[in-house]
Amino acid sequence: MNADLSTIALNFQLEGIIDEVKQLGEGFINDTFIITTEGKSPTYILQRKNKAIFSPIPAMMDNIEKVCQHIKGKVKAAGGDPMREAMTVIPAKDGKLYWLDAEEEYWAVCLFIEDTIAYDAAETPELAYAGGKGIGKFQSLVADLNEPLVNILPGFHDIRFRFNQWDEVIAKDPVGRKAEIAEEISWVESRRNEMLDFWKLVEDGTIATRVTHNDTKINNILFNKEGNVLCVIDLDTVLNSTALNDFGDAMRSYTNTGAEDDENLDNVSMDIEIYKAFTKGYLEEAKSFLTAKEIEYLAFSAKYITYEQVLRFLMDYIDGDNYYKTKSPEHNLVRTRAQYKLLQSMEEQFDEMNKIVKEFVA
Ligand code: GN1
Ligand code: MG
Repeated sequence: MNADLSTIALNFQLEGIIDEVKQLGEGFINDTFIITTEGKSPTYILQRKNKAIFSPIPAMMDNIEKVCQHIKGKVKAAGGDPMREAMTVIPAKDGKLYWLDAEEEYWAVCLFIEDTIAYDAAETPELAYAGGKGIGKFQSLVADLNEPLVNILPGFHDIRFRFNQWDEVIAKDPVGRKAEIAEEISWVESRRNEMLDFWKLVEDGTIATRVTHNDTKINNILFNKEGNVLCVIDLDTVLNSTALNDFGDAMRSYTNTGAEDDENLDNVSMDIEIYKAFTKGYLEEAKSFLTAKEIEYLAFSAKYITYEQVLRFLMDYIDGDNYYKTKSPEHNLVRTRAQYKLLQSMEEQFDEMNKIVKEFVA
């Protein structure tokens, strides 16, 4: 057992005796561990939260707790199980929602929900449909959460903000990588106006801002053994943002026939059947609260978020890989190319994507 990690875990209000603390997965942002306990005591998730990205962490934890409590209330009222259908933040022994170690690193714990399945890819339309219902349901559960959340990620899906960062990084070219990637830079530049035109509708309020998840990859959803959505997890990025961001980010990850960092671009394309199934599930839950403008831009949001990801990966590459964890010097460039291939595939299928949305709101 990693002695340091269990010492950290001991600062939280855990039940039972810690058996083991082990690394879990390979998040790009946080470090995640699983705490197993002896006997029938619960299992927990321990995370070192990335304070360089989420700032300030205490406000992030307050956002998460607000959303969790709100969902728990709704689940209870509907006769569901609030311990399984919502995340549970486990406070530290001093009552705070986080624990700060001697190196000023922030740690947080939540309950591990047993007997669930998480998928790394939406392999079937059935799964994509369930995921769509999950995200739509999540948004509807928090649609009446009226207290504003603290914006701990200023400009997260705001393309104007991203262009400001982009322009700065391009001007600096801190590690001299710009010259070799003129083509990739042109992919971003050639769509700048298209993306800004859309973003203006958000800035002037034509497209509403809501409580949203902002990281709707399929592995942020826990399914039960029957294949139904139980709970949406990884609430670090809950923000007041547009519902379209959640839809778009889900489509960026669900519909990709390849990997986010696929080196073989022939593997990468948008699977329209997966898009269709997710859209059906999502709109079944969400069409009652979405406005006509949101629905009009739903298909576009898939392109928007995929484009944003192209920009963010490429920007991080130019910047010398300061944001995303990378496994090789070219990793962010590989990710950029793979996401761009996906974007092109969406552009090719855009008419069909719009038709599908129309079909499910008719
Ligand atoms: C990051 O760490 P993870 O996988 O939850 C990122 C997302 C990106 C994603 C790309 C706060 O999410 O925005 O889309 O990587 N989260 C943050 O895979 O930047
Ligand atoms: Mg995340």
